[in-house]
Amino acid sequence: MMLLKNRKSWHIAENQVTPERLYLSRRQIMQGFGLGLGAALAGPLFRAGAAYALPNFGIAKKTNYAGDEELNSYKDITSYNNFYEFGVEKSDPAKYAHALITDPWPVEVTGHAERTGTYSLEDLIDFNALEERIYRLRCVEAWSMVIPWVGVPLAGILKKFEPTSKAKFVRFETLANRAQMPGLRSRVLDWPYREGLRMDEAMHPLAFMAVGLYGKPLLGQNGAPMRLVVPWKYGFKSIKSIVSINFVENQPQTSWEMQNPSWYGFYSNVNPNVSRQRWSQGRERRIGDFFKRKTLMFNGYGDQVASLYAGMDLAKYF
Ligand SMILES: Nc1nc2c(c(=O)[nH]1)N[C@H]1C(S)=C(S)[C@@H](COP(=O)(O)O)O[C@H]1N2
Ligand SMILES: [Mo]
Repeated sequence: MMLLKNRKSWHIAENQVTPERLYLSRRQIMQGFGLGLGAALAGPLFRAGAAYALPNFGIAKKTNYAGDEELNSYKDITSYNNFYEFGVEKSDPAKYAHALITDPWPVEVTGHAERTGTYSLEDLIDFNALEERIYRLRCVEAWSMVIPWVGVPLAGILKKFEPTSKAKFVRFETLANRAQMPGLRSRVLDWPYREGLRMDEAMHPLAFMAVGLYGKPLLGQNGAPMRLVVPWKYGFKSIKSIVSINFVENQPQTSWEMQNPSWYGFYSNVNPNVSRQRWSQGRERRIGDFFKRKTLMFNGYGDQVASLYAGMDLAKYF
């Protein structure tokens, strides 16, 4: 019995269940179906960040996890980025990530799980159950933003594969395609970009897999078509454009840890009291603000996540 839905059967089911909210396939959405652009843009491949208005996703539920803090603008969020595969300047991802081809998007699932293999984005993400979550994103470079993500809880995706008791960690990798990603020519990091979470962190209800923001599909620069958002950790844990999910027994190495193990720990929980990095971590500048503000432990999500680290010395496990 197939647990994971294939694209075709799912379309039929959706049309039967909610005829009034006609489901558009992701490819149709990307190609501007319904905007009269379908014919002009029809092609075998979708390139992220094409210069036309992206239609809005249907969103089932909205939750604000940033209190009364103001949202950053769509422009800020899509033009001031870290995505080193496209270059190390903040403006590079917006300049070059339109070359990223995101459909089809096969994802390899490997390791300690009952179900492994190659899956499509539509196998992983239930596009009829998208949520909006407003989260703070705190970069280790001491700036932050407030972003209205669209996506699904990471736990729901991982559970589909039935990880076994041997799966203690989950490891993720980003696409590494030299033709599409000019930044790969630089050796600033060991490619592919890789990240990991302890299984209980990955299963925590705040851990999120985003496919959009501000109601629209992600642009390449933000990690299209699917990227992690782990709001209580530094931004670099929120790996973009994921092509591999691997259930492993031992704590995996991450790209930033390999680059500088004394600066970038595996846990990388936002912690104003630990500043091993180049930047002091006590304060941060919200993009758009002039004055800095205090950085909060766990980026303000301590009430929800602190219990994951009970008994751990967070200066040692940074
Ligand atoms: N593959 C990949 N993922 C990545 C990065 C990267 O360079 N490559 N940068 C990280 C860093 S340092 C941050 S702060 C966030 C930035 O996400 P945003 O550009 O969508 O705000 O993405 C993270 N994910
Ligand atoms: Mo970052």
